[in-house]
Amino acid sequence: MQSSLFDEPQQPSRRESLGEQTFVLRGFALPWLDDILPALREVLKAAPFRRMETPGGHTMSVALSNCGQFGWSTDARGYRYVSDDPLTGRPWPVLPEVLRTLAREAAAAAGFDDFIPDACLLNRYVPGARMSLHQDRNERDYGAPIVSVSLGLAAMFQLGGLQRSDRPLRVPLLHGDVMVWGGVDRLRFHGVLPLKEGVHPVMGPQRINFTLRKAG
Ligand code: MD3
Ligand code: FE
Repeated sequence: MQSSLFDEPQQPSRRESLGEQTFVLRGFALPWLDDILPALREVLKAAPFRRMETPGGHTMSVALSNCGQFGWSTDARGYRYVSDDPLTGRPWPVLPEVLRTLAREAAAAAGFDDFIPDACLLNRYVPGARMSLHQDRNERDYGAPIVSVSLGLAAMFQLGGLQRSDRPLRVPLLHGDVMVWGGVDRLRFHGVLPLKEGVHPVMGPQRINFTLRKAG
């Protein structure tokens, strides 16, 4: 059979190093999308995106949901992981197998062996939505890495240092990109600049990011 341009395998994912233990795996999630997208649809049917209140009394511009044993939540009383969805009173939907496997393989590709996530935070950005510089410090054990997957519209990610005052590096994150960080970089400040207007051919007028974590 004659081969053509159209049956070449896609570009292998490329690993970029942003810090001692921070990596972007470009396009790593693309070969998994046929399984990821239906799994996300099922999760979001049971636990829809919602905008949450911060302890400071603001409504986040990013809408959130979760799956897995623990889900990140915020309200007037503070930030924390909870076992039940505050909206429905039911446990968060189970972590789909494909997300567990993707997280494990991405973590291994970044040098973190045997990563077993128990929490997955889903973030939805519409144009204008942003996430200001913060640290992820509600997890019990900082020894485990975090794996994040970006889908849809491109975002400008800000990677700071261990002090809030460290000037952040700007990194574009595109559909299918996976970030992995841990170890000495686990508590780096980070954020996302306001999402630009646009329509993604697969995901529509939004960006969805999900982060796989070991919270408990
Ligand atoms: C590198 N989410 O949910 S994920 C969050 O795109 C969050 O929605 C962002 O920050 C988003 O808490 C960014 C990529 C990320 C997250 C944390 C990091 C990269 C990081 C911490 C240290 C280094
Ligand atoms: Fe974060």
